[in-house]
Amino acid sequence: MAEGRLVIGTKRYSSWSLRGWLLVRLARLDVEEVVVPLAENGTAAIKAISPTGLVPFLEHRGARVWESLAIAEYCAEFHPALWPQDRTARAHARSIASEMHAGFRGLRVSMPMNLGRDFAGLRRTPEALADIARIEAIWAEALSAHGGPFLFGKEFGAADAMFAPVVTRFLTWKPDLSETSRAYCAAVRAHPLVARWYDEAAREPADWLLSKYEDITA
Ligand SMILES: N[C@@H](CCC(=O)N[C@@H](CS)C(=O)NCC(=O)O)C(=O)O
Repeated sequence: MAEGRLVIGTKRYSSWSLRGWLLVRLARLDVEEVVVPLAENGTAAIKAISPTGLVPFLEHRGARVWESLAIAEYCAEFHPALWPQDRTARAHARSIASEMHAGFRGLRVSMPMNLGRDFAGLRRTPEALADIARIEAIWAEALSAHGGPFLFGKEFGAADAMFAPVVTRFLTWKPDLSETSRAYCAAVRAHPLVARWYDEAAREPADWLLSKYEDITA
């Protein structure tokens, strides 16, 4: 029997779920996965389960954990390599993971996650473009300091998990990006766990589609 459960939303849309799922899978926690399809205006089934009414929500060996950054720290207790070993690099990784967790609202509002669509060129609002410029600077600094292909070197870690949904947004909305950012997006997309999430999203039932994320023309 599994040692707990991870509650997540529709894989096609739920960016925070993707973060939590990647962290839990990277740490190899033995948890059952419960996918609750997101509803158009808030999901009653999630409100009934999670203290915040939001996903991801993790229950594991008696611990209850919500907020993706708290899930990152919980998973790192089992798999410390989620954060860099070096103290200064670890401080840097935690800073950018926190910056992601707390911010980039312009990007998140303008360009929601939708793994199944191509919205190239749409919604390039000033707020989204400002966030994208900052994200590209964050990525360039970490990639140049640690040599890539992931933010802190050869292994995909917690910082990459926090930025993975941004990569999916860039692949869907296709803003202009530097070569460095494009290479990073390709590396994240090719990671086996990210590829698995995309595959599983593609197999979700058609009646889980939400018009607020699909009926976008401008
Ligand atoms: N700050 C939270 C954000 C979680 C969040 O906003 N999750 C969204 C899904 S991506 C949600 O649960 N929405 C509820 C709903 O759509 O019913 C975290 O870091 O986990």
